Amino acid sequence: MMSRFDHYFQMNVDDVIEYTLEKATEIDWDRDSMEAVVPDSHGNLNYVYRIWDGKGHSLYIKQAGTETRISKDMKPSKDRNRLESEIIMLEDKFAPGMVPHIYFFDTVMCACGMEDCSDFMVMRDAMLRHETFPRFADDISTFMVETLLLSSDLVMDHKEKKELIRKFISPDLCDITEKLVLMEPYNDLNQRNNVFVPNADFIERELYNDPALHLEVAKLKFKFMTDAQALMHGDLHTGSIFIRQDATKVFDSEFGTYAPMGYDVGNVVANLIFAYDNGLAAGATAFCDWILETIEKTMDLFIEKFSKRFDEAVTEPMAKVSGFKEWYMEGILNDTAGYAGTELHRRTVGMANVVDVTSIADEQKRLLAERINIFAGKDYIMHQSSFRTGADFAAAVTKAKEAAEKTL
Ligand code: SR1
Ligand code: MG
Repeated sequence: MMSRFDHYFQMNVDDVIEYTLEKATEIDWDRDSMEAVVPDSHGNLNYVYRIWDGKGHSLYIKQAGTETRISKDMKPSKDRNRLESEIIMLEDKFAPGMVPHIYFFDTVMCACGMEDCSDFMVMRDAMLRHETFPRFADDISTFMVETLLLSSDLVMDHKEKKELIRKFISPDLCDITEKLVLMEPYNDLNQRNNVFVPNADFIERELYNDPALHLEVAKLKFKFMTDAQALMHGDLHTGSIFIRQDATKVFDSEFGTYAPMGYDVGNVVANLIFAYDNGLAAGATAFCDWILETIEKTMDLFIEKFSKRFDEAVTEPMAKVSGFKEWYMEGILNDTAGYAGTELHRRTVGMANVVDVTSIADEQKRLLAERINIFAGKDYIMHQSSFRTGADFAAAVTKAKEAAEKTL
């Protein structure tokens, strides 16, 4: 039977009810009471709609547009919607219940039907209100350990893993990360960095004119491009996390690909620091303390759980050789520090900034926030092997704050 959804077009809110009825057949919709809206929160790339009926059924439809929302010049393959759907389905196997349920995905309309999580908050929005979540460190460390370890050669059959590398190869989205995260913050080569003008000289000196930093970032870039360690999420910031007091769910896995595990862990650390920046500017002391504790706890729990799961789950005989686990985990911690640093820098000066920092209205407070990010980022990148515990990662933030204050 012919359908108007047999050819790709970018849907709007008037199309999605009919689309949902045609595709989300798992749900017994009450057609007459169905409604659709565009939710308030959205990311930089795609279009999201929430659809519900009067009988308590609901879901999100997420569609990839031809151009990204952030820039009409960027046109990453719309296949990113398939990648996201399939990666979320796999993450659900590794870390059950920690991602939204995917009802369907459709490679023609480049759209998927996803569990309605409107009873959660997007974590970045909650961070901007300085809310705290006691379960977060435990939940996110579990998510990272399970998805990263179980998708790696440590546990997965090597041939199966290579099939997944092939399946989740993602040149366009990797290209975004390789440029926006792992190059442009250090040279503005494509002249699209967003530099806060009062900080321009500082950025010039600290990021654009530091050859020793550039060398370490170059190594991190090549590691990202060549080290197919695990199926990482690839964009694990607070805008990719739904949160409540009693639960956490990770979404938006479209940047997922095989790359170093530390890329995800470092992203979590850096994005907690952006929340700290915002709390500091608002004088929210208890919130800032919670963020520092959460960085410490997330890292300590990650290390503890990874080590325990390694012992339980590793199948590769050579990974059981004495000393290998310690060597492997040191590598993850080095990468965590390095990629926390690049995330701190790119969200401060690159093309895709974070509202945690850009919404700070007072010039001096925004300068302080940006310089904390730049100093902490440099410390992480330049001294990767010094960060072995949660306390080490958290202490870098207070150290960067003290150094930044001295520059103002
Ligand atoms: C062109 S997309 C810019 C950024 O938004 C996404 O969430 C990723 O973080 C990407 O780097
Ligand atoms: Mg995203």
